[in-house]
Amino acid sequence: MGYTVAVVGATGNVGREILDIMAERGFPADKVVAVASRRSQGTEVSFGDKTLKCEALETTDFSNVDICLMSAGGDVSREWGPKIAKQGAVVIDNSSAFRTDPDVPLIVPEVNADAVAGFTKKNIIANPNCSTAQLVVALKPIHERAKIKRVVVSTYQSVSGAGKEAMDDLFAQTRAVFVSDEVQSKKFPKRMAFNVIPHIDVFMDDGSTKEEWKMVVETKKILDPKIKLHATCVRVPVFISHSEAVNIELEEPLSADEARDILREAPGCLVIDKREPGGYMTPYEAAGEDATYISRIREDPTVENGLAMWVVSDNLRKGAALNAVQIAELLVNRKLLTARAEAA
Ligand code: 11C
Repeated sequence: MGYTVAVVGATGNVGREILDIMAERGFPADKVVAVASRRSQGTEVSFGDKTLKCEALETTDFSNVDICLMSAGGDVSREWGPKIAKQGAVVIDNSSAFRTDPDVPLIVPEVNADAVAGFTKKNIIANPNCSTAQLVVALKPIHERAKIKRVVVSTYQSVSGAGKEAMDDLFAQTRAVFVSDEVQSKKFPKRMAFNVIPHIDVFMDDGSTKEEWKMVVETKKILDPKIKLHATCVRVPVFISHSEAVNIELEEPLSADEARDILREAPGCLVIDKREPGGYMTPYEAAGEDATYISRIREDPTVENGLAMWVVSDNLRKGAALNAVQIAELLVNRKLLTARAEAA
């Protein structure tokens, strides 16, 4: 007996990816309901070899839904997440709406799977920000061996993190450059084509951006509140996959060779680290893949017990859709969910 699953935000970048990944991985769903805004009602989306017609969120009946994967932005999650959860569906939410709520577990299955059991307080589980997800997958095995004290991370984030319209905007800007048209930026604060922008999400009072703040608070909640983290988040003209240059200070010494061996064995990690031209991962190659790729592992002699590495992952998959589906699989595998049809 399988489950009834609703995907809210089914026409968006992440929603479509959730449907693809559920089909690819053979998620045990008897019924999948694609849900979108009223404007997108009737829009067709693919689920494996099937086509689903989107229902409007306002008129969807969630009373028989076991799992609701939400990816329609913070405002929709804040309004609808608790309502859907109260009807009995476990909500796995991709937005930032509930991530810092102490009664909502924030889960990356390779890192803190045991914390998932806390979902029963609100029937909601939060999925982290994409830039945090890939970072903690790479940090966890290092932290277990040599205790991380401090992390400094610079991100190189693709435009798909800002949504489908942002991808279209980069495409249009790039084309405009080639045909010598005026370059207009619709979705970014400055020109994005052939440029980089050190600003993602809104500014905070201390001069950091909310994207940077998220990396700090989410890493603490998922991995260890004692870890100090400083982030600079930068948008780059790449369509899919985020890259991160990561500098780590450890409590104990750890050589680059040892770190490489630990990461080779770690769940979700794939080490590509030949010290030669092309012997590292780039975002273009990581697009469509599930792993968190780790390259350029080396000691950083400028601090005690310093280590540096380059971390790349598909932000729509491990950073969002794949992680959400893995959380759903965790609920199933740990028998934390009873299919309503089975219970009836
Ligand atoms: C970006 N990381 O690249 C963001 C997208 O809190 O879930 C995801 C925002 C979030 O713009």
